Amino acid sequence: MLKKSALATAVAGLALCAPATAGNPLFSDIFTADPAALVDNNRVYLYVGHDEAKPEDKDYVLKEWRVYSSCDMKNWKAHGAPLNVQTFAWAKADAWAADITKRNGKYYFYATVEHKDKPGKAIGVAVSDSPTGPFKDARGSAIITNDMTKETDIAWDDIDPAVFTDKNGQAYLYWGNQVLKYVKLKPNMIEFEGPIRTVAVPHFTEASYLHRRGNTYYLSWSRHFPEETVYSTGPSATGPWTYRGLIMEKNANVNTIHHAIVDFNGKSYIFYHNAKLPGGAEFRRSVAVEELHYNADGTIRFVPQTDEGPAGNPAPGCQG
Ligand code: FUB
Repeated sequence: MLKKSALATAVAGLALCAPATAGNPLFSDIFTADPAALVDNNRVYLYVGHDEAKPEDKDYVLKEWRVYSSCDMKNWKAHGAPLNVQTFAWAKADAWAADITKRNGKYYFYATVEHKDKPGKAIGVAVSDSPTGPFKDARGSAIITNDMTKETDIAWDDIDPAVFTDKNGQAYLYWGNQVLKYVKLKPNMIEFEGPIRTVAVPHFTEASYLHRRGNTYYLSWSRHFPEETVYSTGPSATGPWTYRGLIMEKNANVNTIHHAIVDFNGKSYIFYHNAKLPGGAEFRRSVAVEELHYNADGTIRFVPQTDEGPAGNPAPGCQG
């Protein structure tokens, strides 16, 4: 029999050697989709749609966005659902894909919803003093509505906002389905400045994402359907874009793959969704994450999906 002090040491040792809690998919209690990520104060904040479709449902059932955070990419803390369709009084349904950024100490969350009065999807902006909320509608109206763009007749061509702020402080909103569009944002982040422009990238479906590494800008998106994640690079936030290739190949049992790319604690990561959680399907997806690597020439290495996910990467001061 172990003495009390020896037992305590053994238990402490067990805790140190305990396997990391989370692999992929990251969350097993609910279905999640459309990841957006923000790194702030040594934590990564993850915003996901909550897929509530039943197995027999034939369409998305998304009413709210859930928020999680981690300081080591392995252990995730749940922060509830501080954002939902009702955050926007002018919206009636469909908490589809979103993106978030921080500016001047405030957190701006750009989200796709179905508009009550103007047929089709629209994009709203919510704002908070904290990455975990509470959030409120920053404008009281949509920043983008379906009638502002005329390139396609479909009602869902104004979805999937991606917000990016350049070195000089100029912010951009990219979005779209079938046709990729962008607009410059004013420093207040809730109005646009100048015209809406379109961008021609090969086989664009949706889920554009813009990030920068050094002096290279990376524009990534979902192409084809079933979707795969591909990217171009360019010398500025608006191109010109040179197609570079595949980042992640299509999923086996869901057509979409929506991704987000961030740097956290010295490493780069790509969040995405698949349908690998038991019971998963087209409208019952699950968010996962992998480490993303750059080659010496700045190109992105193909990222295989794994069950393990990335290794633990505790940021300074990380305590769960
Ligand atoms: O979740 C609804 C829609 O499916 C998103 O807006 C798209 O990116 C696709 O993932």
